[in-house]
Amino acid sequence: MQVTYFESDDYYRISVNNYNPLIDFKKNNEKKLDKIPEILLKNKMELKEAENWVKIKLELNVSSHILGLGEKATNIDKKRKVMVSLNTDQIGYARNTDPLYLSIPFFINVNHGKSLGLFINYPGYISFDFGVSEYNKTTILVKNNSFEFYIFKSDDLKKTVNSYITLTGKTFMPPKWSIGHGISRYSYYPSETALNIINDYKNTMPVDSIYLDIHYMDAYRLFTWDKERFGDGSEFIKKAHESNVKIVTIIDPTIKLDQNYDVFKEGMGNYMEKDDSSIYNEVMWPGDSVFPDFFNKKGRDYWKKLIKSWSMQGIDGIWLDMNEPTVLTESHLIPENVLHKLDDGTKIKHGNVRNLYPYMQCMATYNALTEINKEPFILSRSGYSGIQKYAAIWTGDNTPSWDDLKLQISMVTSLSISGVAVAGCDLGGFFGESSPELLSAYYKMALLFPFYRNHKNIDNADQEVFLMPDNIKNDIIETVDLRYDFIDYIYSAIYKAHRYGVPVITPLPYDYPDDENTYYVNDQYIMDNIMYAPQINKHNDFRYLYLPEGEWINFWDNSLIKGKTRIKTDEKYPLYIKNNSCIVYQNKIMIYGTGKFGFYLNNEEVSIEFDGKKVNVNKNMDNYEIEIKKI
Ligand code: NBV
Repeated sequence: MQVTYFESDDYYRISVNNYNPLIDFKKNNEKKLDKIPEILLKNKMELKEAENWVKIKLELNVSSHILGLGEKATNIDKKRKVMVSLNTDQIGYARNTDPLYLSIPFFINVNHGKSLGLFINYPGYISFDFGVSEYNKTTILVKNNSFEFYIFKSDDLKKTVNSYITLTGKTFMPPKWSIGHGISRYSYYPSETALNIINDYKNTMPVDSIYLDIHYMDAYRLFTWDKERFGDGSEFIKKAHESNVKIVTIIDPTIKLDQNYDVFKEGMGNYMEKDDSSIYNEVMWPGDSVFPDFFNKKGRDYWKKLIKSWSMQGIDGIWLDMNEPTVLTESHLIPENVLHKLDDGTKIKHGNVRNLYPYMQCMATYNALTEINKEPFILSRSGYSGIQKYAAIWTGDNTPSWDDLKLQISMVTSLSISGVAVAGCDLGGFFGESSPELLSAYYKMALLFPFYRNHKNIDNADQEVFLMPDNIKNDIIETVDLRYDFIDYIYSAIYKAHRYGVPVITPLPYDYPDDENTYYVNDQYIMDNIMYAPQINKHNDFRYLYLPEGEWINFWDNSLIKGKTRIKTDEKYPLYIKNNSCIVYQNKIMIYGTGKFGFYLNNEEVSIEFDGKKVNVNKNMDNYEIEIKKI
């Protein structure tokens, strides 16, 4: 086994058997080392090679916690779990289902507050075993003989996360409408019904976007409209826009194999092939389907052309589903030996690069949108490290339950510290029935999530908010109004993520890695200066929550609470602000305590200073009121 070590300012890169990564994240200031970096010896790293895999072992201390790893259906701490990186559609999931749609092979081992971050840059099968088969070892099995991995130098959790994000890319900046309230259903049609739903919603509460699921298409042929349901789409687009609602259409990666379908004919030569050079086809929604090969420029250009003309009708966003990629066979996976072609004609096995398929598809889609000067918005189900440069992510087909509410907090905050800044989940839970109370709890739980969309499976009860019993409807309206009260502040946090490579919402250890209590908190999250502990316990209108070291201000009555403390609250929306900070709420800048604060309004920097007497602001704040809180 040939192992080569490289060093950059904030990481070591270890290349095993001369790996040539398809997506090369490395920085250009690397230098080659002639000996093993100390950090690997210190963590007792071992590498072991067999015929078609390599194992990496590292010491795992009983006091360690494992954070990150993207979209995993488990608590924020992944210790004593075995989990796999392989993009997989599970047709509904609950706690512990693994693997899921998106693969991010990056984790952080935090031991007594000290971090060690590892990123395996390999887009095929990897398993991570955090102390299950060997109690005091992390064992990573990479199903290939060549790959590379990065170890970040800093032992500070925030710096480690920032190094990983800087390496793989900072988030794209979503348009503001895309973080408002979105409505969706598998599927709204025909157009009159969809427009009536928009109307009923608009008479009830704010809505910024509608998502059209697969039934808008003509027999599931991509880039077509079902004429009977939507005509040529233009009237629907016009009317939805007149109601100030943006339109996002679902697009699967599967092109119907049909000699009378132009999109299929135009794509010849750009599809994934088998080793005998015949086109690979498999069953998906349209029946027999073929798969664009995004791994070469010609394949991406073919797709880009389609996305451009589709979007130019006035479609505002693209929803990329089933892009793991998924086929309707038992395993839902494309066989490992189906091939992708690179620009130089080299063929590579799908199994070795599977997890990059959605990345390549999102990259092509994103570039298509920017090339026609659209403010890009892509919602993707699947992805790989770095996907945040191109797309927002939702956590797929969750199953509604009181446990799923907690699970989504762990999943979305873990995604967030794994680079995916714009993330959320199906409000109401996708696969299964949600009682009105549960639906309302989803809206509350996700109050400060970057992405906020109601969505439901085809054969589950309707959960349009305007249909709900009065008490629940009024509750959800109140919650959505509250989200809009915070929307400028959420958007400011997203802009910070876009500029500086920081997460938007975080699990508690991110700010308090030395506080062991925080690793057990799976039902609270932090968004910039706000701690939120949603009421998500069935039949209870109270809960316990944890406030770490420092001074906290109850948002509703401005009372001061000193951390570390565990408190009981019956607030409907338990929100606590860090003292000596500032937030944006409605059209107010609220200052708590004193200090120098920075945030963004419409992507422009605002800096404010308050010394206890005088406020200094760097710009004209005519549309905003500055409120100094008396605590
Ligand atoms: O396109 C239908 C659904 C979609 O509504 C959902 O959000 C995706 O995650 N899609 C999966 C296909 C299969 C659903 C059983």
